[in-house]
Amino acid sequence: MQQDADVIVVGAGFAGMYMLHRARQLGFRAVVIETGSEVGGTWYWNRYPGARCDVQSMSYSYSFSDDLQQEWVWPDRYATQPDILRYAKHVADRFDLRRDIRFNTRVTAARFDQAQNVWQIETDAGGLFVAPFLIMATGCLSVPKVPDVPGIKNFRGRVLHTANWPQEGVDFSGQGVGILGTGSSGIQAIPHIAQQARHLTVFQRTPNFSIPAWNGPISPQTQADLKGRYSELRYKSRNSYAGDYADEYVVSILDLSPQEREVQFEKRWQEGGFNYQYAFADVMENAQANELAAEFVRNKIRGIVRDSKTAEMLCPKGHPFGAKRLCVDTGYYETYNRPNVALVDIRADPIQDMTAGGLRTATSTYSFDTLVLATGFDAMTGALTRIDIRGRDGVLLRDRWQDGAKAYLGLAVAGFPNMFTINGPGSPSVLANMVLACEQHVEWIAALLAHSRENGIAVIEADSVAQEDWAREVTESADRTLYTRAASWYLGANVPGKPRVFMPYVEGFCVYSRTCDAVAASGYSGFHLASGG
Ligand code: N01
Repeated sequence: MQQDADVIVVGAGFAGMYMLHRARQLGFRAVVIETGSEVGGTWYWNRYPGARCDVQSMSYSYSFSDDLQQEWVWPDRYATQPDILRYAKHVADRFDLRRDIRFNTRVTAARFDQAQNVWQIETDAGGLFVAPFLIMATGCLSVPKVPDVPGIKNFRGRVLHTANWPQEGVDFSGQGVGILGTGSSGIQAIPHIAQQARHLTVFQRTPNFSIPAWNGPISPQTQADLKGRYSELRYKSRNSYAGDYADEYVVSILDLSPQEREVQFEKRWQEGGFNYQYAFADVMENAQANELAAEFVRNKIRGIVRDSKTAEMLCPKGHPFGAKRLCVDTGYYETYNRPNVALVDIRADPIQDMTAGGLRTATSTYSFDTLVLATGFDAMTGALTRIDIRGRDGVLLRDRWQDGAKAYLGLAVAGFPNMFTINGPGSPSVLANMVLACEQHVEWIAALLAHSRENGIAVIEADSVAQEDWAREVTESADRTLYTRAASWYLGANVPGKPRVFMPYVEGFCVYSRTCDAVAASGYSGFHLASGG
């Protein structure tokens, strides 16, 4: 029987790269299949102006090799997309990964052969890859969502999506630009496009909360200090809610006096970034606490944006703070003080249709040369359901998930033996530092593969009852928070027809990884492990 590898990994982002390395370390033959022409995953595709990580560089990087983390120099507190891509390429070179990555190849179908206990994987390059194990490292945010804007075909200008940005870059000089979408991508791109374009019109459907990054270079002293404490910081990250070493859960908002609250909010605002959310124990649990944190941010917006009508349009009021993913920006709100930037509220005045030279709302017409779509992703499941993945008895994963995605620990799906999903639905994934989340999943899966080899196990499958129990735990945990009170992509609400199931596990990275460790220590409870005979 043809067998190309022990493990086929789909995707050469941070998850797939490390999976390849770890599998090799354990003596498995692994092959990675990647659509792009380079490693880097999300950082390969998302090249829009201003693209930058909003977890700090020293934290958003691999921890598995101390030599690697000691030798790499991050220039900025928050790394730019080109720097992260440079880092991913460096990792690929340093660990000699490329020889086992098939670039420019998209997986179109995967079928589990029950007679042989192998996966057969088809690609758009033709041919078949066969291996006992299939690991989907396809990313949580890798399928761009293109909205159905009425009459978009009429538009004669250029249409760009932030998540599929031209490799050669885009020069907006002298152009009129329209942008749809004010999530993390839009909020990062808008200040950069505004600096270059003749005019920028932001079509906003929902304002989002954004906290300043206060980005800047990392001084050599700070870098040396952090590197000297790396093992302690990584330990702290692994035992934290978000997989990061910033201080968390320092205080409950409602325990503070009004004066103390202002001091704490201001302190976190001045620190910048995600800790404005994670430093407060009750911000995602209690609506009153959440509203206090929200109003502080709204008042900051009112203080920054000079035109009071624009400022009010930018103040999010329809959803709890943090229930849609928090954004981290550099000069976002300040951008609305520029004379060449206009904000249009398309919830109040919806788009009617696009014209050859722009678009029409119920009350006005707008002209621009280029339309930028910063409209997000079919998150967490999109990359899995677009592939024809067939498990036992030919059942399609897409059909199995038609009422909502369920995966035991977010790692494996009942009925799909020997397939693992890195950062799959039901794992903390997007609520955590993704690089550490990738490492945790990779190490756990690799240990299970090694256990199987040592024990003559040919088939590993999640138990359907364990999967149901886990899915209930994921849903009930989310329901105890304010996360479910917004129409977010966490819930699949941004994709028409997608079932509304809260997909990430909200109890935290540390709770989750301890659960995974306990499952392994118990001999992989919740999994059926069977010999091949
Ligand atoms: O996408 P989003 P994103 N008409 O879904 C609007 C990660 N990320 O690419 O809210 C008009 O958040 C939509 O409006 P609404 C991060 O996890 C990380 O910005 O649906 N508007 C919203 O404003 C992030 O959360 C970094 O009403 C339409 C926007 O488009 C995730 O990726 C950087 C529309 C989409 O926002 C996704 O962020 C960037 C329509 N038909 C992204 N359809 C880092 O820094 C959608 N919208 C690590």
